[in-house]
Amino acid sequence: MAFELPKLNYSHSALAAKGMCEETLDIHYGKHHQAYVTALNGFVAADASLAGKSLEDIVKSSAAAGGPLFNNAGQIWNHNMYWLSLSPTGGGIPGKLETKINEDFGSVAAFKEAFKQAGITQFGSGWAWLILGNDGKLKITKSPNAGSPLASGEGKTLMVVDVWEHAYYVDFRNRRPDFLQNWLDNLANYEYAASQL
Ligand code: MN3
Repeated sequence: MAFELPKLNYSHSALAAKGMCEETLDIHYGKHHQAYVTALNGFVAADASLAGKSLEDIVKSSAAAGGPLFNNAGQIWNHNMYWLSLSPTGGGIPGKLETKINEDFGSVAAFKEAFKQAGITQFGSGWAWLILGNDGKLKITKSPNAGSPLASGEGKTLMVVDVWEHAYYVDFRNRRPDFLQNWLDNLANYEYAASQL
């Protein structure tokens, strides 16, 4: 069975009032993410050893070798998580998650600053993640290109932001810090993150 784009929980125009326009979704979801899905389906069709494997299995089993199979599978998984990390009603932190953030980062402001810095300092293309570490504490990590906590085994993903230029150039041009601040304040789906705790 071929891999498919996930169905989004919102329309392509639903995030515009929060700073992510319809064109960004059209290109990012409809072109970039679709291209990774098409490429991975090509690899699966050409390699019987991949038949029936889940996306997670392919990401984990190809992570050490890297290369095009990992890059495409990883990018599909990362984007699946990214769409879940956006919401037209984003920005509000549920009490359960806020309590955990205060325990592990000291304050919501410190958490947001650390997340923003992770995204800013990811040189070139990549991702910034909120994960539940294997020690049970919240952690912020970053990864280049198609890397992820799933691939590295660092912990369970709660939320992720894409800092590839294609994620923010239509809306924020070169201003990655402003994109990240807006995501943290207005778009981040903390409800989803809390549901994964
Ligand atoms: Mn992307």
